[in-house]
Amino acid sequence: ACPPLRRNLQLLAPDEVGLAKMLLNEGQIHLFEHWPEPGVDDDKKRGFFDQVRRLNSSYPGGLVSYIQNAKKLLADSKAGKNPYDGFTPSVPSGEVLTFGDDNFVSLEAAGIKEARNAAFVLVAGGLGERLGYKGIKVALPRETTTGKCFLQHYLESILALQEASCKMVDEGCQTKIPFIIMTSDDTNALTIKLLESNSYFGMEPSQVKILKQEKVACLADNDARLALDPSEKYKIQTKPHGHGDVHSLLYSSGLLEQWKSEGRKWVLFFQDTNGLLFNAIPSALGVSATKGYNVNSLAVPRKAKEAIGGITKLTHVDGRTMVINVEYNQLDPLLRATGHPDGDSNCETGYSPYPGNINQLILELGPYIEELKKTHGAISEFVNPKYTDSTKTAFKSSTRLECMMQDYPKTLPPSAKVGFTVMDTWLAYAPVKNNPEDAAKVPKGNPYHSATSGEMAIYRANSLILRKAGAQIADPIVDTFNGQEVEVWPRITWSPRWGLTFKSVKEKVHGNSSVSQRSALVINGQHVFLEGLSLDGTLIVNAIDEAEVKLTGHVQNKGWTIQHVDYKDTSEKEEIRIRGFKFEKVEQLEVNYTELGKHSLSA
Ligand code: UGB
Repeated sequence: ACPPLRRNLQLLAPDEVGLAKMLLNEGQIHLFEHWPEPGVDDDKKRGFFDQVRRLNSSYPGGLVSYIQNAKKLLADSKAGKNPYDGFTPSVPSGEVLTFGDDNFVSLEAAGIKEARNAAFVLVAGGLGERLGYKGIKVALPRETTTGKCFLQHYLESILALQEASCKMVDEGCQTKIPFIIMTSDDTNALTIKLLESNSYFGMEPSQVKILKQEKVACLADNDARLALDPSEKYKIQTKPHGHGDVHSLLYSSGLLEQWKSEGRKWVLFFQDTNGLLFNAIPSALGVSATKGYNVNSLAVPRKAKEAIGGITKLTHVDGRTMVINVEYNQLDPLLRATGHPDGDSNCETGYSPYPGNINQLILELGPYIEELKKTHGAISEFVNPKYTDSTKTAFKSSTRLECMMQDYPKTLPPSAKVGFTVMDTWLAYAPVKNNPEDAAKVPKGNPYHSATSGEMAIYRANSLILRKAGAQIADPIVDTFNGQEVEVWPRITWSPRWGLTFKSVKEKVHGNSSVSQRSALVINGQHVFLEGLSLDGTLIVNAIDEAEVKLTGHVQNKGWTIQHVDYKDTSEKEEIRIRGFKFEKVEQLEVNYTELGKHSLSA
């Protein structure tokens, strides 16, 4: 059927002949029409089939399924079919937690107990196009007082959970919590390098597994003809398929069965740059365990039009209901189409009535495995072609199928227990997604989701947690960096092992301690107690585990001042430019406790 291909058949291995036939059957003859006689570009032709083999094996059901799914979704898109046809949205009810109250404290305890039975999965295959940062996002500093990157914070938090959980149930417990990172070709090498060059930030290398997602083939037209790479005619153009790939990768890795045999119960998924997330993990896991949720999504109050999905109850005309994320670009049209003429708008509380999905999912392992046995991890997909005109016959550029990890519940039976947990934004959510220019254009009152706001949110959360624990923390000042007005609280940070739960903070903070607004306080060490410390300046405390340190008295020095940095100032490092400030370290007190026993800093 394709003479140029027939003439090259002798170059192909038997399985490649099969792949070629499959492509021809699926209407992909254009992929070969330009092929010259054997002897010309033979290596490139073989390379083409290497790529086809990869694309075929990395998609559930292979390329046939991919092309057929694409034809159907493209036809639906052309016909203007609404994926939510027949569904009416309404506001769902879930668990709403209040930081620091008795319920919160007991849920945290329940969560810590369960943590040793968990596995953590970080989806970090995205390039962060909206942020426009050149490196991988998990290598960015979470805050620049200590300069620790997101990945370090995540590993240290998981290790802290592991230790606390083991201690709670049994001193001899040796459990190692598995940590999986999903990477992509865009992020894989740099992620491995970051881990290796930092000795896995203290985690045992065998605890960490990397699963790399493959990109999927691009589609050139409504007939789902695969697009050739514009600069390389023996290569199919590819683009990311989305974070939904994590389910099929986990399924095919065999890890889920292994975890089950080890007695694990929970799989926690999270995203690349939320520096506050681990403040929410213990209590949210506690909710899953006490409520028996098969699926628990973490949510925060959402401002209308904010670029986070809305958790919505959908009721179908046939009576089916589900509680699911409706992505931010679809919530407004869905509401308008179902009798809400104002679309995605705030209610009297000043927030959208639909809680914001922060894409932190806690799945119960047993039911998760059962579901994946049926679906092999395939997740409901969508396509978003940009058409050249209203006839919808041609695309401005090639498109591809996409999928999202939070769509996992869409295939679950109605009997599945799907819930969600809402927490305060200040405590649980501060992603770094937007570049300074876009962040400065965010409507007033909506969150910036920038490197500036992401760092300031850490200081605010830690200050508020210490306040709740009884310390006197000065009010913030308001300042503007990279065109974004933010609250600047004292720069307080601590290692995860110091303040894993509210209870653990409260036990170490006594009422008469105080921190002034211009101060910075860094606590590295498990048994450091604030007992009447009055800080006005910068104090860094490093203590080994076996040291018990009491901080008392008045510490005063010139401290670290905040300098404004313009994001266009290329003499500064990109990590600094995108946040719009840096610290000038004028004066500080740094104390190191490296010996066992009780110590006291009485300044
Ligand atoms: N990611 C991958 O690992 N692979 C991919 O192919 C793509 C992404 P974005 P998005 O919580 O703030 C999500 O781009 O997709 C990783 C939710 O869909 O940062 O626009 C990537 O590395 C949305 O409902 O976010 O929006 C990153 O870690 C809302 O909850 C993660 O996937 C929003 O996040 C998310 O990728 C939010």
